[in-house]
Amino acid sequence: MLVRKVPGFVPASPWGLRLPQKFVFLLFLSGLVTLCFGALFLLPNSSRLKRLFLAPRTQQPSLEAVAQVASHPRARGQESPPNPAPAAPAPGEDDPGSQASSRRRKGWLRRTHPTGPREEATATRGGGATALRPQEGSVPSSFDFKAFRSRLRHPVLGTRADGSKGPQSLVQTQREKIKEMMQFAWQSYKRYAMGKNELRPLTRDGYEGNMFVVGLLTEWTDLLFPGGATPDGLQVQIELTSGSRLLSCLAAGPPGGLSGATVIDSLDTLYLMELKEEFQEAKAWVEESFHLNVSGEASLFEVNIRYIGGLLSAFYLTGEEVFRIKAIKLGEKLLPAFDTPTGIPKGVVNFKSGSNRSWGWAMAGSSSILAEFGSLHLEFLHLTQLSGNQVFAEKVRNIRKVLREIDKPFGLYPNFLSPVSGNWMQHHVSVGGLGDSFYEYLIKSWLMSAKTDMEAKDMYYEALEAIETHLVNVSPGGLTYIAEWRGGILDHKMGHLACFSGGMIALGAEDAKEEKRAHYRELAAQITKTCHESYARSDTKLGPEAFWFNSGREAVATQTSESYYILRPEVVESYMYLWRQTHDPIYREWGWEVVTALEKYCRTEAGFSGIQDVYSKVPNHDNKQQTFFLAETLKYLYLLFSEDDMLSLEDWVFNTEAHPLPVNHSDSSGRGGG
Ligand code: DMJ
Repeated sequence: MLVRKVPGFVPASPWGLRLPQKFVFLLFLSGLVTLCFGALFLLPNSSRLKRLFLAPRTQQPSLEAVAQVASHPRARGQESPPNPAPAAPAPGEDDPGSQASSRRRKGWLRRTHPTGPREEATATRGGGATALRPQEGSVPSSFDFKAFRSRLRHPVLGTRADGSKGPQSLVQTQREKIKEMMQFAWQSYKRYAMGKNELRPLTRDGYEGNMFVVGLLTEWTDLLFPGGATPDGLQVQIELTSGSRLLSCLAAGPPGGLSGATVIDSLDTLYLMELKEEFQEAKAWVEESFHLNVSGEASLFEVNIRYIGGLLSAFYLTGEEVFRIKAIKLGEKLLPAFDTPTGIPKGVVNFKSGSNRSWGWAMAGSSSILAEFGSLHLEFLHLTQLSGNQVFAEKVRNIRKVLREIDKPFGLYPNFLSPVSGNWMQHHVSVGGLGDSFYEYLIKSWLMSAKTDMEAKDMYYEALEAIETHLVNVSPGGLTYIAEWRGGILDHKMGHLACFSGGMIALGAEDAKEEKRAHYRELAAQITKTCHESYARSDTKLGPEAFWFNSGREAVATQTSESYYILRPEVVESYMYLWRQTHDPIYREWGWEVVTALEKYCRTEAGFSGIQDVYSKVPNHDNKQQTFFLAETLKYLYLLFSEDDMLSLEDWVFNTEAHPLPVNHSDSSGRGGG
């Protein structure tokens, strides 16, 4: 169209505006654009908007990010970041809030920056139907470490009343000796086997495979599996019938390719004993070298009590995130074990494929073991508490439900249960191997719930009544012992493993019906005395793996195949509980006998070793420094010679590997209890 120039008429802009109007309009437009972009970046965090405008990330989220999402759902789409745990208190520093303590802290505990090996980020995606995805935490949770510490009734390491003033008391000297033993055990491991599962002190090396082979006699393995090759490197139970006796030996499998079991099992003992440098070495190894992207088959039970228990304790003692994150990630890797028709987990989980299976020796691969699936409750409740993910608690609540509802012969719990049908597979009942820590976890669940988990309490006292009625005996020589029960027939023997029960019964005595309390205290003392007898009647003053009460012999092993001592803790564990309950000096005397014997017969130039025959004064070492020696035996001995408020029983329960887990003082609703 032709636009004619008309005199007096100022030509219009293409939008029909004059120049000054155009200028004002452009000014307004640019102001609007600036305002919009400013708002995008200044207004509260909105991931949806950012996604619209910012380039999508192709990178994997960091380990910390994944873990925060999994554990702190509050972080998702909300303004404030998850509540970080405060800096870790160092051993002896019990007030994480105080300025003085935070200054000192900087000296020796670095903040943890997980190095983020890829496996932790990817672990959430693999592994079977129940594998946890970061988004799956159904109940938000944000664990406040500082608040938790403020709720403890006692300083973690106690007030140390017999402290540094004046000449060293006998008990201080004794405690120092035990600390030196721990230092020696650790340094030997570090020197010859750092990062391996256990130290072999005679050959001065470490090993990974056939880990947790506890109680498996060398000669039997050699006989059955020449060259030490047990079937697929896993758990084997050898039961040999000799006359009327059944000798059983239990061995557990490798931890699915995980390494450093001694490191994880030692963390809290090093912390407790204020072995600061050694604790730092252990922690640094966890940060840098403890990888979870391993493949292989693992024992659900052993990984739970040693690794998860050890990591949880290390977290609760220090507040260091690396321990919390690795505990949760490892917990996720165990979840495929629960993929069974009843939810009763199988004993073995394959970390690579996410499949599960029962031990071949457990009723021809048909059964799960009471002590194994019954000893998850404490750790799994804490995994839920620290992750905010209910899946862990649901798994163990379901186990509880199955056990609560099933018919129990004479009120007893047999050791073998089918994870498919939910039926008992054999009527073998034992407070020692195969059954032991199930009972322990009932009373400790009650205590850990701040005495709100009534179901655990009822189940414990009902089970104890049945055990007393059917299994507890007194020998002609007046020794009280707990026999094993096979469909009504008793084996009059007690395993070293069963000696933890003195401590357990003492621990539970205070909450029994009033008319039973004194009785349970006495029962605990008598059982502990019997276990001491099994030590006192040996030439080394260390106890055998199993001891019998028949044919006129009492509290002694009757075969060389039962005469070994592999640095087990159960007897000193009971001394520790009985000491705390009674303050009878006899328990410290007995504890010191064990220290002396360990030094004499088990200490080698390169660490501590089990011995093959407690009845021989010439030690034949088994060349193994078991991880539970550092986790349990030395810890319980140290506590025996410490004040009662060091890891007070008002604040802590010990898992079955002696890793302290806190009582849920905030739990008045029963939420955390069952
Ligand atoms: C430990 O691994 C645990 O205490 C478990 O419950 C059975 N016993 C061994 C040590 O003897």
